Amino acid sequence: MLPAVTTVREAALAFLRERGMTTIFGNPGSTELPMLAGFPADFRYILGLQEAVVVGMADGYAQASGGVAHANLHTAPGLGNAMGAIFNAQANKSPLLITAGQQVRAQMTMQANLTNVRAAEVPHPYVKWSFEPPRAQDVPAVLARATYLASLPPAGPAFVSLPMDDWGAEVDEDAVRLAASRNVGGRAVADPAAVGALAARLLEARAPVLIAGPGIDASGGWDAAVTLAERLALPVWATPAPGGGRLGFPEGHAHFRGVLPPAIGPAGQVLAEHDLVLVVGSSVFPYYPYIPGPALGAATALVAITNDPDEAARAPMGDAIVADVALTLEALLVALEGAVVEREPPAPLAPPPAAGDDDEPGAPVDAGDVHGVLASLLADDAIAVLESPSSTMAFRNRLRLSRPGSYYFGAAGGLGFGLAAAIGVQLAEPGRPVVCVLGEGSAQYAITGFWTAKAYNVPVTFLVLRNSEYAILKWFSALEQVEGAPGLDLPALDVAATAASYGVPATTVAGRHELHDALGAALQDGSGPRLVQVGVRPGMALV
Ligand SMILES: Cc1ncc(C[n+]2csc(CCOP(=O)(O)OP(=O)(O)O)c2C)c(N)n1
Repeated sequence: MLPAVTTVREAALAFLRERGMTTIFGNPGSTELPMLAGFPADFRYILGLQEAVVVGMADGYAQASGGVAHANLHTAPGLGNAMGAIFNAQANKSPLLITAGQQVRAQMTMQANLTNVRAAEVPHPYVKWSFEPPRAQDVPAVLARATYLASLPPAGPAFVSLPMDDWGAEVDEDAVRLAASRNVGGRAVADPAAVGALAARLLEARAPVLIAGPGIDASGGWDAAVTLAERLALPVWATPAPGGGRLGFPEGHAHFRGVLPPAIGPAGQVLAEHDLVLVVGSSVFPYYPYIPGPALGAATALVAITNDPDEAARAPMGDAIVADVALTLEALLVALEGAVVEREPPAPLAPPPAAGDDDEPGAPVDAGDVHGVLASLLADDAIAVLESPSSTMAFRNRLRLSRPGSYYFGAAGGLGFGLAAAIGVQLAEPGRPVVCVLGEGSAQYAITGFWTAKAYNVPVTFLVLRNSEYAILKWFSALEQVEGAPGLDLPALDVAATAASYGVPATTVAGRHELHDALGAALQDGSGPRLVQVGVRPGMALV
């Protein structure tokens, strides 16, 4: 009997359906149209107007949903446009299936127009795997392999180049069914001996400290991290802000000490008073800028728990356990059962300053006070996506977000993540309010995302801080002793006007009172995207 056959298109759709991947973020071109032919009614296509936005949205969607998100790009130029966003997704450990159309096979050798030359090489080294199927009938298996690889730890983007004439080819239905229905999991349990040894070190230590990273939230280890900190009376620092794409610990918790400084010397000074540093779900460490100094004192030991072998191998110091973060924390708690700990819990941080009154009515607001106003209005279950470079620290200090899955930040520092990711996060979490906090410069890198937010009625509240400059770059100029650098001012950049041109209701306010009222109304609305732009004072805002 001949095997039952189906088409590559049907097989690919069946695979995506089976994995629950029925949302496709994309920007189509002629090379993608054959894939989209007869687009099924149970799928949804979210159109992004530029590929960096497409991948940024998929990144937010993947992180907030915990599953693999699919971004479909337009051959070589589309993939090129998306590279910065793919770089971000890799740092965010975001599981992405990224596909791009390709010339028909018959015209690739002659390199006809739109051929993605050496397509599989292009996204290296920012993807875990990339491939162009050697035969049309291999497409479903290649999509399956890329999807499984993207989701295996450490999660990340995988890329597949798809010749546009492959979709109608016939494939063996049974083989496709077998490939599509597999469960491929990679949550590895740590060596019990290593966990036992770590438990003993934590009990023996005089002054241990926990550094909490984004891997805690991503692995579902939030409650275990809190229990561990309370059980061992550990003070807790968040991993340095540049690499803190998600929170690993409630920042309003009595044990929370703050965000670890992001440079070698200053971070080393914080760690110096401890004899054991436990780093969980973070690289050691996402340093930036370069301020040398002792990274770890002679009397201090460090142990990192990460699901990423590369993160473990490249760390400049300390031991590492490579395993699933949440499972390892839970195993550690079991190993600590019955142990008596006689340490004083750390003293709580002072509460964040409240946003006071306007100095003069309508005057530019201190960026920290903008976040103070936001903190006073934000619902408990709200999610914040942050890309306001000069006020990142003030945001963290004023908001002290304390729920899992409540904070997303581009861990690679590539601007354009925030605006796009917020749309993806909101699509993945329709029941929670999402606020996206942007500098007016940062908003430009994904500006067309406003169109998508409006077109699909995605109810993100955008809060834009307008200081008419690249404030953080002026701060870096001083740090790097650079004088006279051009291009650091942004006069007359009006994000509210641009957002309005894409159909997003947008308002510009002056002063804290107007901000409070307009932001409160936008957050209450929930019927579609809203934008509030506020004038802020120039310069860095650390508190
Ligand atoms: C893709 C990309 N290009 C350039 C930069 C460099 N950069 C870092 S912060 C910044 C300024 C952002 O301006 P704005 O959003 O207004 O924030 P502010 O510093 O004023 O808070 C720039 C251009 C970057 N991080 N990513």
